Amino acid sequence: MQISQRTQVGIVGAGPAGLVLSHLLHLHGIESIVVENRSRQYVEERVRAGVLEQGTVNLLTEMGVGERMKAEGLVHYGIELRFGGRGHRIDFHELTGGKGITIYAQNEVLRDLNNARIATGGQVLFEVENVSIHDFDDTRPKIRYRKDGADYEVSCDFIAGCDGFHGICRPSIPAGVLTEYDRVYPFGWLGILAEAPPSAEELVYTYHDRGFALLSMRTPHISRLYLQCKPDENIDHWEDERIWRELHTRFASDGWKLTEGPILQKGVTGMRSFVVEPMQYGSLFLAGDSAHIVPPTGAKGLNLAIADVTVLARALHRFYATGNRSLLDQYSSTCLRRVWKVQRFSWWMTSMLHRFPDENPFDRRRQLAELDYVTTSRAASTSLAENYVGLPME
Ligand code: FAS
Ligand code: PHB
Repeated sequence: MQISQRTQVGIVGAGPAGLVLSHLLHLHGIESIVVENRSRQYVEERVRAGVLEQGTVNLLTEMGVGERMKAEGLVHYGIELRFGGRGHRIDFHELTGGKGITIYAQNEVLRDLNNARIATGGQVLFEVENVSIHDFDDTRPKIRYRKDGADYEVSCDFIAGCDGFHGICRPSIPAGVLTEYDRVYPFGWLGILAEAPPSAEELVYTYHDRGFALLSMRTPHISRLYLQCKPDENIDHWEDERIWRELHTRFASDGWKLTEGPILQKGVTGMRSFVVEPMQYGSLFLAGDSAHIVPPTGAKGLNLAIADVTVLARALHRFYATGNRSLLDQYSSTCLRRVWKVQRFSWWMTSMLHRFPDENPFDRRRQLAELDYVTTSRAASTSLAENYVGLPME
């Protein structure tokens, strides 16, 4: 026996893309049902992104879910690029006419969004199983899932595939429709969350002979640090002392000290650049990591996911308000213009700051020249700054 449900927009995935979309649609009076295969606790405790672009901060505030972010988020107006043991600040405020970024963990954003969805009667269904999507090549798409031993079928007008890189929506599109663009990097990031006050006021990106390292943070008491490692690094080979020793080496700079503390969480993340075109098929719209992945060096993944669903929510609002499908038909091309510019920036930051196994002495000198240029040319540092704080939404 299958239990039938009906909504306007079916959403697969309760990550940033799915939850922002669901709440934006609610604010436009459009109904949705979100199905998520993990528990709410898992999603709200998963350690991921930490940097919010100015546009993301503005959107969350306008959506009415920015109160805690405003109170607890750390506003930064620059980053440091460190190489040759010396730091060089990129002044976002000066170079972008006052824009900055906010450090506020992705899982906290999701906590705020879930609370807002529940407070407004949103249907976000966690711990569902066997999710599948059907008939999205015509106008009566369906999502099927299992929960608490019962089978459900959601009839809807549109499906938003917000289920991340390993989700089921992108693979459900018939073979031959999608073109994939993919670059897998020959390194990964070993990331730690440490109970240690951040050793710098702003983020520090370091280029070092032994590899890249990044100092970030979550609160005035919690540091988030990363170091470049092999893509298949075994985290069990990295006891805490070895991690701190390596971080001290890579961040070494006269008169500067890295503060240690208990490591609360550690893990290795692979790195790739990935895009599928188009980002839509029939009544199915892919958004966020289900359609693209960026290396985290540019701090873009979360922000790009939210940019996609901002475009989709505007298109769906136009459709339901007027019957006009033009913005829906342009969804993929509109998103891809931003996606490819963000891919370029994320690739550029990654290629400038990491050691590559196949590099030669020319590559090393070229990287150092790039860093010298970016930190001494106003034009070059403006380009980095305007991309880092977030390109204007189209
Ligand atoms: P998400 O992957 O966040 O959400 C997809 C959701 O769909 C998940 O909750 C998943 O459980 C659910 N789902 C999957 N399959 C399903 C199914 N079959 N049925 C139902 N639900 C399903 N970005 C940054 O900007 N900075 C960072 O430092 C950074 N660090 C990262 C570290 C890691 C380990 C990873 C994996 C990613 C990191 N990212 C970072 C990128 C990350 O933040 C993503 O860009 C962001 O979460 C994208 O959001 P969504 O597109 O919503 O996808
Ligand atoms: C983070 O704080 O997790 C972070 C910050 C900047 C990045 C990547 C990750 O480029």
